[in-house]
Amino acid sequence: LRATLTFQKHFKAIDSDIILATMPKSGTTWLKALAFSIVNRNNHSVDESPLLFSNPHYLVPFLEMHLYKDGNIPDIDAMPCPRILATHLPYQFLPSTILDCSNCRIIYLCRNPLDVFTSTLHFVLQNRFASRPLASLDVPFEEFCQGIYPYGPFWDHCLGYWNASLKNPQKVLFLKYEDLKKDINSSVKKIADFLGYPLSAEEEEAGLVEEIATLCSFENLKNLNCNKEGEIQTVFRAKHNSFFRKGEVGDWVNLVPPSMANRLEKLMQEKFGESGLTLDIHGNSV
Ligand code: PAP
Repeated sequence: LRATLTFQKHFKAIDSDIILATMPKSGTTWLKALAFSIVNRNNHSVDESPLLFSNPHYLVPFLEMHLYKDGNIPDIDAMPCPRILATHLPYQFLPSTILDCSNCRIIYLCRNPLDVFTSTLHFVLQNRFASRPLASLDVPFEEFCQGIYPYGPFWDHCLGYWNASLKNPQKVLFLKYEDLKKDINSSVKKIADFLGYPLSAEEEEAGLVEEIATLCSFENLKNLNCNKEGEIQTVFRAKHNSFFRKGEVGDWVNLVPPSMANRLEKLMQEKFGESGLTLDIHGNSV
């Protein structure tokens, strides 16, 4: 909370800023790698990318969880532009400087809530945030359905950015993890266009879209030494490899029973209502 309040009070957005927003475990690490590679492609060739030597969380730091942690006020003006920064905060909690800065862009990545829930439980266990293995899913699932989850209720988080993207599509791009999995090449181009770094016909012909997609792919990042070893210290300590577990769509089936999945599906239908937002849970959009 202290870090968030400091971030809200002291951060000053500038037009070239790029803000990557996600609910935890929605594909943040992937989005960081993609945005970093797209924007910096003229500074480093793909085979010399800093991603080959650094976990993406160092290249695109979290605002409230990293830069402003413990109430620290970082010298953020010293960062090279464009600054690519990440947050898990809900849209409603972003400092007004981000919302009022006319050219600063926000990309939001959303993911099927059952995969978010599943990924979170594995992350907690892998980093031993819980003192003992879970006896049952009942309590964490109930809490998730009640909106008791880091950064607030899942549906409020998505809807905040969804509505903002409808209102101001030049400023907020709303993406889904499952769409990136389905067609990463189109997603790379979409992100590049939105950020004002479109790929030229020559770059496309030279295969740069595919090269960026491959560099940022789960298989590639997971197998790099910089992601196999080490830990990152933000407001908590997490193993680098805990950000690369399976990287699949629908892995929740191995953890969550159908009765719970049906309940969450109905809850999402209710919460999303007439918003126009749909998420693929059972291979169907809800
Ligand atoms: P964070 O919000 O705590 O930073 P985040 O990166 O969103 O974490 O969550 C990790 C999830 O993204 C993991 O999902 P899983 O538990 O279902 O496997 C991780 O595997 C997945 N992930 C990380 N990198 C990639 C990638 N390059 N492509 C696809 N999925 C990825």
